Amino acid sequence: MTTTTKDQIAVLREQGYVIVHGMVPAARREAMLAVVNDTLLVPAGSLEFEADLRYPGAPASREADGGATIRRLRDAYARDAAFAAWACDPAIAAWMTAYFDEPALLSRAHHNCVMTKHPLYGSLTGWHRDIRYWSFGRPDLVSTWLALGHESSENGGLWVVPGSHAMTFAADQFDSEQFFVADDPRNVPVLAQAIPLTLAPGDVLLFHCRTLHAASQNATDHVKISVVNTYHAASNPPLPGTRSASVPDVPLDVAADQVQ
Ligand SMILES: O=C(O)CCC(=O)C(=O)O
Repeated sequence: MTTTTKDQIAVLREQGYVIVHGMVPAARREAMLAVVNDTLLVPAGSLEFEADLRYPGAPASREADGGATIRRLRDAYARDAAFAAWACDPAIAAWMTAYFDEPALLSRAHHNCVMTKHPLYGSLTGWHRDIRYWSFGRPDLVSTWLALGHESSENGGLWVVPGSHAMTFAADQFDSEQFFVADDPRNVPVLAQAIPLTLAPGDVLLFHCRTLHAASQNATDHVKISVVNTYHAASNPPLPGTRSASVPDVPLDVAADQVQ
């Protein structure tokens, strides 16, 4: 089992992701879940709806059955202190500083959200690298995916292709929206290596922005809820004028005794 930050970073560098088990205790998860459940009952703040993206399985419009199904509670950082505290948690700050080997920042323009995957109208997300969303000088960002409940392929948990962060693909192996074309003969052997991830409540998946990942629909009766944040090195700021630079990043504070 992976234990030290140094070991975890080595695993992430090797396979493009690493799972840190039991990082967030129950009381802290429940505080976050309470905010999410309140928001699902009485929608508030900036939200992304399944019908906006219309990935496979999503309602055809906001007016259709299930049209009000929420996919993302955006700007988790500003939504509640519990999410801001998690985003800038000293353990995360120390991890990212060690990974980048320099000061790190939270991006508020990317992820910085709670992802909810609902039964029935929660959609399937095709194979992609998250770097498709972003504009930075170097494709070296790391995201944290905190499972607030159990996650597996049954409830729409993530699948990954180990090592894909280090693979080189031709531009036309991706479609116009930067999804990896699943039936392209060059991509079939790559996706044959995909594995489903199982996360227990409080587990944190850390994954590289070039790691291929996907997720199916939620075949259970319960909403799956995950908190997702993205970080980059201070020397790799978002490119000026892009969406990545549209919201100020948050520098992470690291106490000297936490840097490993
Ligand atoms: O939960 C999912 O459907 C996958 C989400 C994802 O990979 C993304 O939004 O980048």
